[in-house]
Amino acid sequence: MKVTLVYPGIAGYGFGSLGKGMDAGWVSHGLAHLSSAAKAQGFEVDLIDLRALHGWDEFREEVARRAPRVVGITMMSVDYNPAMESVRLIKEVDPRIVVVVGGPHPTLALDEVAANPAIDYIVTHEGEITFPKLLRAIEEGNPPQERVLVGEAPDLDTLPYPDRELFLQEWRKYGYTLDSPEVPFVEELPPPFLTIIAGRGCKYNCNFCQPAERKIFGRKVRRRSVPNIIGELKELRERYHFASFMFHDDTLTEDRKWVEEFCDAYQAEGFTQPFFCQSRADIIVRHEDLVRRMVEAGLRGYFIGFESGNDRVLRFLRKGTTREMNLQAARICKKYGVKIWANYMLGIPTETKEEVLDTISMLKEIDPDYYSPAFYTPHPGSDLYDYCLEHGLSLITSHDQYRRNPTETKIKGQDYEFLKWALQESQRRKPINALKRKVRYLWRRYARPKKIARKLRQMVGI
Ligand code: B12
Repeated sequence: MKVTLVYPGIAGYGFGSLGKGMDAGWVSHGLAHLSSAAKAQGFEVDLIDLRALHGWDEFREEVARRAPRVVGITMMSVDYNPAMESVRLIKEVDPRIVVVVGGPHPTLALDEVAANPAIDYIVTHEGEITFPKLLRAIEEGNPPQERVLVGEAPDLDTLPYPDRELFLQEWRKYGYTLDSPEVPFVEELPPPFLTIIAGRGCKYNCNFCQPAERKIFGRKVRRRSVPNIIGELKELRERYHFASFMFHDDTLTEDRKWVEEFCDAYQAEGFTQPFFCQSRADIIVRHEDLVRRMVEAGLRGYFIGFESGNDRVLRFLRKGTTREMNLQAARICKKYGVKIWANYMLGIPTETKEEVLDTISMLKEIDPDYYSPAFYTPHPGSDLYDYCLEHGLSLITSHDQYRRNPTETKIKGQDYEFLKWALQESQRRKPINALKRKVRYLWRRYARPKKIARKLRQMVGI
């Protein structure tokens, strides 16, 4: 039976955006896992990636050309509009096509999704077991009566590896030439680059995210075993000769034992490729030796959610860290040469201008390698989203705005003119740090004292 999966991630950059940055150049591990689970059961699976198309007419043509029996659409909250338009057009092409939706938004905002009568089935939670079961039932002419199916959580080690070729084959058809399976995003991670995910769930309780993750993946974090991940990396090495990669896990470093075992196995198997992963300031401070161990194995950078430079705001966010921890974590990263990708938010509910200034001063101390600022955005499924609704704060009028990008107003009670200034100021380095970086850059680039001296003379105009 023919099944088409749809990736609707065009809310940010629109049609024809494939390959333009991380949002438009990475595979969806959710769909890749569903594809390999369905193929393992003998189903024929292909993909329509809206990022590769040039408009809705092309989508309509693709659906008609492929003539699938079932279409499965994934959706985060931000994908709601393109996902719903896809549903409408699929039914317009052929009302007999069975439309199934799943992913974070249907799990977290079920009623809203269920209100669309054109959707035949909604699979909440995880899909690798339930989706193929549903496909089989449809194939056998015995489709379930109930419209909402609660997905069973699989034992991750029993799953086939995610089907990356689902995406890569499709992308190639659109002329996306791949010197890298996925789009690299920092110079420390050279192409061929790819992303991988070792586990599901997060044990922390930050109110701008939770309980969304617990609702989708359950209370307990489940992580693939180290041999399972190493097995996938070996396959990826053979197939794509990857030169670097990044872990998507929310907090890979929360399980120290797992990370140590991974580092040992990674080196023992002869891997030297650099990687990035997410961590937290408190973990870095409490486990400095783990940072050192990870660096020996290939760690080049951490994504760290510093979020705020003010302790009251950090407590309000239930972040479980302090400003001092943030600063200390940055010092430790610098000591071991770990690049810092700094995630932080401006315009958090209840945040005052003075508190925003604390975030700015913290960033000047941290002097991160990469700035990743957000205007706080209420995401459905999180406690802080509910808080914004209860207090009448949300200014979001379309699902397209569920992006944390600092380009538009998000909540009431914040002065966005001030925040725009804060956004710039937070990314302005102290002159001494800017100079150090320039010198380091020139040293790397020209690496010859005479050449550097000439460049410096040019810069200062002598
Ligand atoms: C990697 C990641 C990204 C990557 C890549 C996304 C991609 N191409 O898939 C990048 C960095 C680009 C990204 C961007 C964003 N992300 Co993001 N991301 C993640 C992260 C960390 C991992 C996703 C993942 O691979 N999970 C593992 C897979 C296996 O799970 P899954 O995708 O949910 O799929 C399973 C089920 O949901 C279900 N399922 C999914 N789809 C379908 C479809 C059908 C038919 C069925 C039956 C089942 C099903 O089955 C799958 C297998 O079990 C998650 C958090 C997390 N741990 O999941 C956040 C998360 C999904 N992201 C989130 C957000 C908010 C964003 C952004 C809006 C942030 C921003 N920049 O503003 C953007 C939006 C991008 C866009 N579409 O325009 C939120 C979504 C919350 C919500 N209410 O929608 C999450 C949950 C993080 C959080 N807790 O806040 N993200």
